[in-house]
Amino acid sequence: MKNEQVAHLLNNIADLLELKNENQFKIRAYHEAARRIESLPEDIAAAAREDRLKEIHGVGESIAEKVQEYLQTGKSSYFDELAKSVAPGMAEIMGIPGVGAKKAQLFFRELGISTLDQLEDAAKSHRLCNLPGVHEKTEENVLLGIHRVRQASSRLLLGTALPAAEEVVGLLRSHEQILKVEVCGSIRRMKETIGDIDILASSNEPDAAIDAFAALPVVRLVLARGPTKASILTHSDLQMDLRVVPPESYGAALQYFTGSKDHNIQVRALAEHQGLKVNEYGVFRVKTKERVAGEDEEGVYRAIGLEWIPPELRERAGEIEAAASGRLPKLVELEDIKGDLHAHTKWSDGSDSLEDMAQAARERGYEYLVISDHSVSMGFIKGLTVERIEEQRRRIRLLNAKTSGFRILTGIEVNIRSDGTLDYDDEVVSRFDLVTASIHSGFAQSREKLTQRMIAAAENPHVDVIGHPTGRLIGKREPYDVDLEAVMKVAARTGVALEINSQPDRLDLRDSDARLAKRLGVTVAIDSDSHTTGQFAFMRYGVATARRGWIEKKDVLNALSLQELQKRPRKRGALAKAA
Ligand code: DGT
Ligand code: CA
Ligand code: CA
Ligand code: ZN
Repeated sequence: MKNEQVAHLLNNIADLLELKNENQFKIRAYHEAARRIESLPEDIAAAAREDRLKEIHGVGESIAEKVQEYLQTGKSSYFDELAKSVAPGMAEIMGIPGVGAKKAQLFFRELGISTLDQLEDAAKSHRLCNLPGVHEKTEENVLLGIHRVRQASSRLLLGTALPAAEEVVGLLRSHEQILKVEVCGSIRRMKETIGDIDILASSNEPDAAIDAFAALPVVRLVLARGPTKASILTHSDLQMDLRVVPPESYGAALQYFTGSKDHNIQVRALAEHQGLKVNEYGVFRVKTKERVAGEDEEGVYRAIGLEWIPPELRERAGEIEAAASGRLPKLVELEDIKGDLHAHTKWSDGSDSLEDMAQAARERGYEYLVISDHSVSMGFIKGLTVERIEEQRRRIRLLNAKTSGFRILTGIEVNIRSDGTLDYDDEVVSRFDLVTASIHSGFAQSREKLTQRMIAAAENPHVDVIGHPTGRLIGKREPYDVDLEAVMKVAARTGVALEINSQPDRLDLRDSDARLAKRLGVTVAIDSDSHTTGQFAFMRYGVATARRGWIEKKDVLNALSLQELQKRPRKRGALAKAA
């Protein structure tokens, strides 16, 4: 699907318009259309072919034209024109966290800076801080930002890599000469970021399989090509490697190329102790060279005395020991999720209506959806006043009265203020079905302060979940400096859940934090934090992160049925009500 590329184009156009100081409405319209198209549940190219682009919310005449042109020609003359009118590298510069369009313009006007390298030089030689409104601290942040941008561009988000890989796998699967095909490598392990995309196929005619791969419509360039493997570059600049093996080796190759490397090293060592040799062709007895496994992955693990290990666990973190003694966790699955506890609507900064969000959640097979718009201190994105909370609640009651088998629950994503209090009084927060408390400002506080702030929220009797507990944005913002373990110990005591936010650039709790949470007996909530109906699909990334953290169904708040969720003991809440 071209959706992501189209969204990327529209976001780039918006950035260039911003650099040129154009009308804010116009800029926002491009961002909005990009977001819509990115989360569109269907192929944008199909919508374009059937002349339905304008039916997509946020896509008007003029944006539809640009999308059409791009889909037909792979180019946008409007974008090219805009790009020509600003210096090259400017868009990259304004994309650095903490720079933005205004400062990028200032740097260009005063110092002629139009590339990342020039900006780096200027920051290092302290030429930026002579400019009005720029401090030494800003220079430091610029250097840090440049570093991050460069680092981020070298790894892809799982949320980008996985759909692209699945598209290719889907195309190959329908090919006659290809018997089996799967993604492997870090994507199969569902790591949050991906270096390159590895695909494995089995075939009795490797030539034909390689031909099919090289001829895919997604291919921009064939980088390398041999009798059993090939590398391509896609139109979205993703590198994909395909290896083709004979059917009798498929399981062994899948095991080998799934990794991780450290996991494989331990597997081979374990095999050696048993007089076996494991490689990408199979499992063999060292003495007789006899093949004992290789066709399927279960067989490979079984041959060395292990249960099959889910790919998400293959990081050499105790999984082999657990598999050897039959103590592997029964990991949570997407199907275990009964509802979503975190979603935004047009009432605050979401793009879709309450009705549409509820409908989409219902279509996913959920039993419930908690509507959790932003709270009052987020006024700039329509955070809810007490009056609007009441209004929204009436609306929800009406909708619920009309439906059966699905329930909208009232919730809020309330801000944890810098002193640890919430931005409504107790009476207001006590009346929601579910409260998620998050930090949205004051990230730069000291470790002690931030930790205390989160602990205060975890101790608040009205708080059910702490939202995106590390606040990181992958490649853009580091996690807050907070003692998560201390917060978790409190959460375990008070019964507050910590969120695994499924947005592909958040995914926090991170996998390693989730594992710690499990050890400390903390419940997790796996939420999509959807801002459009299409984003409910992000849930799979949150579930994958939970699985990488060894999380089981019983550890997950929203694996509870509606009835169980409503009846759950709220230790602190119960105490507060009794008092
Ligand atoms: P990435 O691409 O950086 O996100 O991470 P991976 O895990 O996909 O790594 P990649 O693409 O270099 O290799 C794919 C898999 O192939 C890796 O997970 C394990 C296997 N592999 C690659 N090189 C070696 C090696 O030298 N020894 C062993 N045992 N396995 C290897
Ligand atoms: Ca890889
Ligand atoms: Ca690779
Ligand atoms: Zn939030």
